[in-house]
Amino acid sequence: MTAPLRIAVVCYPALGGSGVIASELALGLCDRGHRVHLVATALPERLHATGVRFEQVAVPTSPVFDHAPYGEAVASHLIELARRESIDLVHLHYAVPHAASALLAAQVLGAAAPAMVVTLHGTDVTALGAHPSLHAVTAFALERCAGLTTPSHYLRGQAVDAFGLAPARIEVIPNFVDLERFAPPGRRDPGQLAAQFGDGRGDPAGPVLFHVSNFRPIKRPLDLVEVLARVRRTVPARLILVGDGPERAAVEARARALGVGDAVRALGRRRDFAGLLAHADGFLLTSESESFGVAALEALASGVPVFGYRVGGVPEVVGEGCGTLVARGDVDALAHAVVAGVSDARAHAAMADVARARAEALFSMNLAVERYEIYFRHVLAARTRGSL
Ligand code: GMT
Repeated sequence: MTAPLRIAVVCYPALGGSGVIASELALGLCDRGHRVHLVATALPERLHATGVRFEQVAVPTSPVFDHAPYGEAVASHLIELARRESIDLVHLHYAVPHAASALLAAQVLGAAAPAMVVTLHGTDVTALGAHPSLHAVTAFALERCAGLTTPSHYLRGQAVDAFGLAPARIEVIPNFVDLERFAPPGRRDPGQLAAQFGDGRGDPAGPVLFHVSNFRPIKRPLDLVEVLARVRRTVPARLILVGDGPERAAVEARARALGVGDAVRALGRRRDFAGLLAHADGFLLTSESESFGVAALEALASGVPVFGYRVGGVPEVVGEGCGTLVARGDVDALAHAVVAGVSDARAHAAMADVARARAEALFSMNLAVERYEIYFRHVLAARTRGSL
């Protein structure tokens, strides 16, 4: 039997998909018998009362600074943790500034340093990591860490281009979904969603579309209501929005201006949205760019077809037959795809089945945790042989 590993997982606890993936992975590794520490500024809610040990990073503030020294605080915490717990491997999520923190900690620890593995997620490569202010340090640190992963082939290509890394240095391990939490309901009950609009329990007025995001500009959230307004010329669809962020108010204002304000319900941040999502007729994903799209995967696992833009790694997630992807920004084509997708009950049911089957076959948590485990052991073995 192979010995359990002592692993430290570093993540931003509240940064959308990467925080979810890091937390779930920490839990999955812990369930497989590894000793797992989660290093973050706050404990993600999902990890309360689990076997994962929380290591809170304290970031000092001072009137002297405009910005708190987060990267150095992570490095210092890793140094202290590695000395206290003999950590074998540190798995850092999101390269900025975690790759630099890892490098710094490894320098201080010297030969006793754990193996540093960084998972790149998205804008840490395409925006921040590639930014002239951060590029030199990020590229240097990534080049030196023992292992690198991306959730999609698309992001691997972006990382190769941005940092001059050899493709073989980067392992693609797709993100994953909790197939029990996100599952089709025994019986779809559209009334559950209609109730969100204050309707009675009678027949729902029409199909309900769903969207979950942090409403940042990269999600192009205004396109959501542009699409809805076009869909409603044919089908009396409505839209539920989950999440919050800088563009949410603008989305609601645009919906009113388009005359579809009453057909949009913004629920804000909701941890318990899985039970609602499962009753939706379609998930809208209008992102400008997306290395993967965890929210789209959660929809597929729930048996909800995805209608969105063909960008980044999204086609690696939303495969043939589980929705429709159109060119970025083509709101007319997207509206057309939604109308076609929700109007034919048999075709819709087939898409829902394909979506769930794809999530089960390719994106289960078990499969991903196993792949990470194999990769970690490979990295550690290669390091022992001195080849990394
Ligand atoms: O990079 C970001 O903008 C944030 C990041 C996150 O923490 O959610 O999103 C990225 O990582 C997710 C998890 O791997 C992916 O599902 C998202 O597609 C990716 N976002 C972008 O590429 C814009």
